[in-house]
Amino acid sequence: MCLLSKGSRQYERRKWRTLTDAGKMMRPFDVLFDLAEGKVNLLGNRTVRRYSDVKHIFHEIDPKLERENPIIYEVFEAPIAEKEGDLMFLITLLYPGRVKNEFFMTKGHYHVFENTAEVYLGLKGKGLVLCQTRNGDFESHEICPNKVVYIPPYWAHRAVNTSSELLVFFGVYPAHAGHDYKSVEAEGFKKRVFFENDKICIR
Ligand code: M6P
Ligand code: ZN
Repeated sequence: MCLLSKGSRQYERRKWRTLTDAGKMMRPFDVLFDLAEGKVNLLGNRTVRRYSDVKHIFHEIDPKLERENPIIYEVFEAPIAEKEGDLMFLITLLYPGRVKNEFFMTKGHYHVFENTAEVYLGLKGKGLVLCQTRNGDFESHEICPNKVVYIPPYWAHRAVNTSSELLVFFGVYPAHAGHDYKSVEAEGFKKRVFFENDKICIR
């Protein structure tokens, strides 16, 4: 019998071990998040990307952000091993703001196993998902609450917060997919999203 109190660090550590132990069959689990309360911990890894981590993806350097080094986005993962058969799910918080006049965005990536898709579900705020293939096809799709964006296999993807509030979205993809950032760093995305003349401009 588990005598650890739910929510305690020990309990969470035990739960994490149970979910990821190699060779063991996973047990079903559930996890509750509460956006209103700002509780989005999905029990797995948390990745925080600050301006200094991602400044190279933006068109220009912003001296103010250089000084302040704010968080641009955070990703809360579920405790799922990166293996075929499983699904990773996560919640991304993409903060509002701009680097000069370019909206805050995620690094963007292809999947290492490129024939794997991903689904985003908007939970809060408003933004765009930029999608691109290696042969130069490009699309942008709005993400907002109640909207699902389907990213098929072979499409790189990047989220952009085009609003003045926090953008929150849920994502799920085959857990073994992997993140290929190098290709996006080398090629860039065909289009960027700016705030120009009081308008959102994709160019
Ligand atoms: C979404 C998913 C994650 C990704 C995150 C941040 O939540 O696509 O897999 O890690 O966005 O995007 P990136 O890794 O490109 O910085
Ligand atoms: Zn992905």
